[in-house]
This record gives sequence, structure tokens and C-alpha cells, in this order.
Amino acid sequence: MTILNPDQQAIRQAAKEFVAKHIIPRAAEFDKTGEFHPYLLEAAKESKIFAMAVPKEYGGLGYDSVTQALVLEEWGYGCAGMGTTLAASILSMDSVLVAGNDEQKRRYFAPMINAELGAFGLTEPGAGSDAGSGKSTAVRDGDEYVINGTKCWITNGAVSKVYVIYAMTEPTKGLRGYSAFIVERDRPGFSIGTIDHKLGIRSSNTCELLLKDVRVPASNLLGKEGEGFKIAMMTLDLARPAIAALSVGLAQRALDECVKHMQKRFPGKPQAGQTLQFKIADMQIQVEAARETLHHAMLMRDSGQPFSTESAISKTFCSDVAMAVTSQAVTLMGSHGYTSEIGKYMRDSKIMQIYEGTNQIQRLVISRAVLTQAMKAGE
Ligand code: COS
Repeated sequence: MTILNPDQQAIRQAAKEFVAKHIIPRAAEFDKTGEFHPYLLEAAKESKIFAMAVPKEYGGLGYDSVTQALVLEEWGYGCAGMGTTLAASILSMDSVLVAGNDEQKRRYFAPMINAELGAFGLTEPGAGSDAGSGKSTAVRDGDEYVINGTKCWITNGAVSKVYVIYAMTEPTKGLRGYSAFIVERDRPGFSIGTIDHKLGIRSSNTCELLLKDVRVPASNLLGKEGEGFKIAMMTLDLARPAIAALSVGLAQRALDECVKHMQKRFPGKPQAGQTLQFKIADMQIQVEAARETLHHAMLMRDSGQPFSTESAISKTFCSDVAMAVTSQAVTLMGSHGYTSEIGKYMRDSKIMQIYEGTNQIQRLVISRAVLTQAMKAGE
């Protein structure tokens, strides 16, 4: 088990208190209405919640990656929908972290520290897993770019102030023609399309973005023209462990609720039945192993070593664990599981295996790395 230092313990405790006060009491209600609620932002503003992901030189708290994962786990424990809203803002910041210049970082991070939301606009109707085949375009016109296209399944799409949008500056070059742009919500031609109705994480907002002749200054280009695909991949390397952390939180919550239920059902009998005991033990093993996998990826990230593979492993393993553990909790609790909030954890878990790169895509990333390494070793 990762040994936490006193600062990390205190930060985790503060995150637990934030979640207990602001997230857990509202989670069922927001899940039922299926709408993003500004209440979360008011609470986030008070706690300067995104400052943890902003480097100190830009006015943030610059937490190390393990510490950020501890906080994200608590958000997932409270409500994966609200956790997704918060994590998606950090995802958009990651693109600026990867490729932004000093001025862009100052401009992007300042409102985020005050809990404005951001969104990451990569996916398109015809470009999901095959992220390089997007059709959105950005054409240079003097000191501006003119962006056209449609983005879909964008978390925080309708509730953000600012977006990172990926579009082709040279469509004939395929994924080498992609570029990344900061796009502010109030630009003429920018609008919101269909809002998605979801199985889980229902308190988060997910929608289409429509860009029609949206003009942004050339100074909104992140990195250089043609670097967009790499920026997107590096962003996702940074961001996928956040999904792993939400997943660990979800799995831990389902396990805790299941154990509480067992204690009520079999009062004074911790041995509830050996089959049940073994199942609880397996759930605990899975949650602990998932947390360790996540922390390993975070330690790799902070050590400055390449960590694409560990990022993909953590996202895949932790989300698969969340799905398995939440589903097992429903099974163990029977009809009570199916009709209580436990069912929400299972619904919320499914998306963890899908967004920020499906687990099939993660397996592709992992296997490519393993095979490349084996090939190099054999050379
Ligand atoms: N970091 C830096 N560069 C990377 C990278 C990474 N993690 N992964 C790939 N690249 C680079 C490659 O080095 C290659 O560069 P060169 O052309 O200079 O050699 C380029 O990007 C293309 O890489 P690759 O050939 O691997 O691209 P593919 O199209 O075969 O596959 C996958 C890329 C499938 C991995 C990518 O499209 C992907 O991650 N898809 C999922 C998208 C996703 O997660 N969407 C969710 C959005 S948020 S909900």
C-alpha cells in the first residue's frame, strides 16, 4: 500500500470532508433529475478545487500526481457524475499544460482556479476511437483561424466557459494535419447541439458542440500547426489515470455500502457465510490492487519517465474493477441492490470503461508497447 505523507493524509481528509458536505448529500437527487446542477460549482469555487492541478507558478497548488489521485478517488466515492464534471475540467487544462505557452497558461488557468469549467473537444460523430480521422477544420485567415465542425459526447459541453478544440489545419495530412485551439464559449458561431441522455454519471453534462465559422485569434493555437494529434495523445496520457481514480472511488464505495448492508442483515455475525466472505475478500483485493496500479502510474508520471503504458493500464484495470465490484455488490445485495443507490454505482461504472479511450483502445496501446519493447529487445 502506498504510504502517504502527512500532507497527503491531510489533503485526502479535506477532500473527504468536501465530498461528505457537498457531493454525497446531493448525488441521488442530481442523478434522478439527470441534469448538471450549478450547486457543485458554487461549492467548488469556495474550495478552489481545481487549483490542485495548476502549477504553483500559475497560482495553483501544484499537487503531485499521487495526491491528485487521492482527491479524485474521493470525488468518485461521492458521486462519479459530479466527479466527472470536475475531472473533465482538469482534462481540458491538461492540453494547455502539455502545449500552452506562458501567456496561454496564465489566461486558461486563472478562471479555472475560480472554478470555471472547461471542456476537451476531440471526439466527432465519425471520429471516436479513431481519433485521427476528424473532419473539423481550422483555416488560417490573417491573424485568425476560422473553425468549422461538430464535436460530440463532450463532457461539460454546455456548461463551460472555455474549450480546447481539435481541428484539421491541413486535412490532407491526416493526423499530422491536426491542431489544437483554445476556443472561448462566447465566440460568435459557437453553439450547443443535442444534450445527451445517459445511463450513468447523469449529473454531468454531455453534449454536442457546433462550430460554424468560429473565429479565434492565432494566439489561441496550442503548440504548432500539425501538433494537435500528439497534444491530444499526451493529454489523454495525463488524464486517463483520473478515470482510474474515479473508478477506484466508485468500487470502494460499492464495497463499503455492501459491507454495511451485510452488517445489518447478519447482525453480530461477521462470518455471514463463507461464500459471502470470500466474495467480500475478492472485492477488497480488487480495490486494493486497482489503487496500487493507479498510484504506480502516478509515481511514474512524477518521476518524469514515459508512462503512456502505465496510464492505459491504470485506466483499464481500475475501470474493469469498478464494473466488476459494483456489479458484484448488486448481486450480493439482491433485490435491495437492484432497487437502491447501489444500482447507480453500477450504472456509473460502465462509462469508465468507455470514455477517454475505450478499454479496447487501451489494450491496443498496451499491446503495442509490449510488442515494440520485445522487438527492440530481440534486435
Ligand atoms: N504521446 C505522444 N505521441 C503519441 C502518443 C502518445 N501517447 N501516441 C501516439 N503518438 C504519436 C505517434 O508517435 C505517432 O507520431 P508519428 O506520426 O510522428 O510517428 C502519431 O502520434 C500517430 O500515432 P499512432 O500511429 O499510434 O496512431 P493510431 O491512429 O494508430 O492510433 C490511437 C492512435 C488508437 C491510440 C488513438 O487514436 C487513440 O488514443 N484513440 C482513442 C481516442 C480517445 O481516447 N478518445 C477519447 C476522447 S476523450 S472522451
